Amino acid sequence: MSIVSSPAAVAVAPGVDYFPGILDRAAQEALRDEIFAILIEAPPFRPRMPRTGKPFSVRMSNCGPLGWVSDETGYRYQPTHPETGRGWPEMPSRLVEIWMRLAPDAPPPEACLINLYDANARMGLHQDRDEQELAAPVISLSLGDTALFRLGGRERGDRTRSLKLQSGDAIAFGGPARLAFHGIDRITPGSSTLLTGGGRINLTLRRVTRAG
Ligand code: MD3
Ligand code: FE
Repeated sequence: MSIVSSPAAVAVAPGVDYFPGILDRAAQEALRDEIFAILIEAPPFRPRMPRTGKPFSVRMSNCGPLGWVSDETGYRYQPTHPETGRGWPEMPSRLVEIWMRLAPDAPPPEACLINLYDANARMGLHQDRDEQELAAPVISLSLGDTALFRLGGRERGDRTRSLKLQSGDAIAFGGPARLAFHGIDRITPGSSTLLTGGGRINLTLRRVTRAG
């Protein structure tokens, strides 16, 4: 399931295609407004670590048929919000269109995880392996303040490199990078004017179930 390299793509590592500034300012604003509307229907919740119940510093919500949640009982995808019990809002068509552009061979996305970072939020090094379909890539879109992103290899101890993700950037992880360790070391407050009051929104588009 290859990711077609558009002329703007930067091959950061095998399986990692970086698309700096794929969204212009107007597209970022339109997407931001769609996400804000989704967050009214599906309010941000604070996930907790399995077993320990330690709260994440990042708040989350989702759109699309499935959403990723985490609590004392584990990580999982589910069709409903963990607090309201309602189904997740529909995925905006502009997100489906970006997925089709960057991953034309993959089946349609089922989940868009919305990560909300304030100035102090971080995400520790981890793998994304709760999806049944590991042949499809994960596509990330960044809005708001710049993040210092860390990308490693398939083993926790592998060498890592850092990359700054700015508002409007997309980055796709497929093939050999699909199970790479990754995390967010910090965000840079005041680096973007997109979000009133600052902060960062990251959207990750995923295929969860195996197609067919
Ligand atoms: C590499 N989010 O939600 S996006 C996550 O910026 C997550 O909020 C971060 O890690 C964020 O799971 C990083 C970049 C990213 C997303 C998914 C990946 C990198 C990935 C999946 C596999 C490999
Ligand atoms: Fe991740």
